[in-house]
Amino acid sequence: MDDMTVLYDLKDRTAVLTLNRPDKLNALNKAMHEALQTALDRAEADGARVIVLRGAGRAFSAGQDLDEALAMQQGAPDLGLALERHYNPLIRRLADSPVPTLAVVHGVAAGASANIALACDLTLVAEDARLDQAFVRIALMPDAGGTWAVPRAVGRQRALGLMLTGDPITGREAADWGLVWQAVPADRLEAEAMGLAERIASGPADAIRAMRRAVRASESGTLDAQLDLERDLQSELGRSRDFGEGLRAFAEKRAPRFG
Ligand code: T3D
Repeated sequence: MDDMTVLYDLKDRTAVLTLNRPDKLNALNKAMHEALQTALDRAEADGARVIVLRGAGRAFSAGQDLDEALAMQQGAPDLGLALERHYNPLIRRLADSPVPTLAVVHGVAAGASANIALACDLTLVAEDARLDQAFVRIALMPDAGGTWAVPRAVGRQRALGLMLTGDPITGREAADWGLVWQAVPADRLEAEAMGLAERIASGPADAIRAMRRAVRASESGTLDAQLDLERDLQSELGRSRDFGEGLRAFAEKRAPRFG
């Protein structure tokens, strides 16, 4: 396994995972998928409080490595199997991750990589980044959860507009449409990302886990089920050390120090 295809760095409680094939715009090949899973394992084992996913060089990532796809084309490829082996486990893992995830997008995020960025809990983009549902240009349909996440975020018309034309949108447009958390000037992206990561990492971990679980559940649940889930999770949080600290900090007019 080429373990340099994903770089791993733990700073305080923030794990930074960098897709690292800059000469190929960080296109995702088999080695990179495996390295990404290993890096996610490592971040969890290291007790990271937030995982940042970014790209080296001038792009976040250009999606599936099309050279690898072309080589596979020589045999009898089943793209469904490729999704089942690599992309679907990754998207499911991001959805269920015990650690919050932050995608940081500069340059281009194309194809499956755009949808991986959107599968993270938060997606922070450079204003001039390009989010590109590139699939139609090679006669495929969006995958990596794009047909699920994009219409939920922006509605059917805009989702199908992006998918049917393959026209990229800028980070600024993506933020205006509600597809991503925020767009910031490219020269501030790194600093904003690390500041946001630090805020999440120093937040109340159990409450953050509960929020993420409840919001994910809302995507397939009813109001009744959601109210029950809020009751159960809040019941647990009300007994937590962090809640006591939050109340004391309020009374003492100081910033809370969560565990
Ligand atoms: O097969 C399966 O497993 C099914 C799953 C599919 C999931 C998918 O993600 S499908 C969508 C795949 N991605 C694309 O179709 C995007 C392909 N890339 C582009 O359209 C363009 O590169 C971009 C619009 C993203 C950026 O354009 P530009 O002009 O800024 O850069 P460039 O010159 O095209 O690319 C720079 C280099 O990266 C170049 O290599 P070279 O010529 O300098 O050696 C280019 O070939 C390489 N590159 C870019 N994207 C890919 C890639 N190499 C392999 N795979 C890529 N996806």
